[in-house]
Amino acid sequence: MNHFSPKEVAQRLGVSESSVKRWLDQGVVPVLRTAGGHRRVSEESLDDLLNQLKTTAGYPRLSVHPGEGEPNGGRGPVAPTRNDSSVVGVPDPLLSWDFARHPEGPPALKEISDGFTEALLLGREEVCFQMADRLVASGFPVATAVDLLATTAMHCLGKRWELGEMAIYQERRACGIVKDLMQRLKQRLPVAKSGPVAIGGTTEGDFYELPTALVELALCERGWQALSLGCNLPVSAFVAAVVEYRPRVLWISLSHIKDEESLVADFNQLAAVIPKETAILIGGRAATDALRPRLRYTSHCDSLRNLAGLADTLMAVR
Ligand code: B12
Repeated sequence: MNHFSPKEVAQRLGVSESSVKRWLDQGVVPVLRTAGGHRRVSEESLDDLLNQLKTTAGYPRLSVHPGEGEPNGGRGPVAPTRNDSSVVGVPDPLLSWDFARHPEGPPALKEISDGFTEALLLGREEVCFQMADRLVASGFPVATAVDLLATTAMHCLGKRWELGEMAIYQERRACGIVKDLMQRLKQRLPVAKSGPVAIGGTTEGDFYELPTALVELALCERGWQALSLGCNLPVSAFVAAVVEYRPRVLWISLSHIKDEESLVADFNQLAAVIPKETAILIGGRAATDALRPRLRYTSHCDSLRNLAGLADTLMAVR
């Protein structure tokens, strides 16, 4: 039977090695040790972990409250038994949660998400960072933690802005805090020196920085060398960047369309000139069902989870 190192497990699951090591230390699946004391996971346990992630929408059987759910009350890992719903000794609110039907997540997560939104509105950067750290510490992939907290929060703030319940400076400040949070979390990710290259950004007249930065973070977490070139870029800038980076993927985040006719013309001109080795990936609130058929692109992802799946597949077929 094959045995895998945390690094190999991380590559196969598309998560960070530090998350795998944390899950193993929390006794999510049995850990074997080499003579040198290095952690090893059996093929069977790897399959178990994969199934866990599939059934809990990418979240291992862990509690979201730090300290709560420490294996055996902190007395070291508990040997999990199959179909044991309390892998870490306490019922896990995430285990049976249906994220597809209730994307806001279980009350425990909602509590953190609401707290994050309130802190973001009030400009309480440190509180926002702590909340994101709590989710990452409990095993959420970094990009997923930011998506669950920051994307949800920014959508809430948008509604408040629309209702006149939020001042513009609060929105700007919130954008700044989320940008800093993503930079901070990105610095914790292993640097993918040999990963495939991806570049991206937004088109002319689109000043939305967070979506394209979140795509960069999600791809980096999957082992890609990903770089967001930023906002408000004319098509000629994307063409020049493709010549320089020769990326495997070029992503275009569409949040605001200044003029649909010129966007369609420019976009399809771009698709016509970039090499076929470069896949064009689109996403964003403005990549609507009506607009997409008018654009020549390779793939559209409507969520970071789909993006992660595509990124792993493209990485695997290199
Ligand atoms: C912050 C913000 C701004 C800021 C952005 C500043 C900055 N530094 O980024 C600025 C000031 C630019 C702005 C301006 C405007 N805004 Co504004 N803005 C927002 C707000 C509050 C948050 C946007 C955001 O960053 N969300 C967080 C990101 C991470 O989430 P997301 O965009 O949903 O992206 C997710 C997915 O779409 C996907 N995704 C996105 N791109 C891609 C790409 C790929 C490749 C993939 C795989 C996935 C993917 O993944 C992301 C994570 O899940 C939204 C509210 C909202 N509902 O989003 C309003 C909102 C989008 N804005 C709105 C409006 C009206 C405007 C203005 C037109 C206002 C005006 N009259 O001037 C201008 C247009 C400016 C322009 N030309 O771009 C409206 C749009 C209404 C509509 N029906 O379209 C909203 C919904 C507010 C509201 N409730 O009314 N805005």
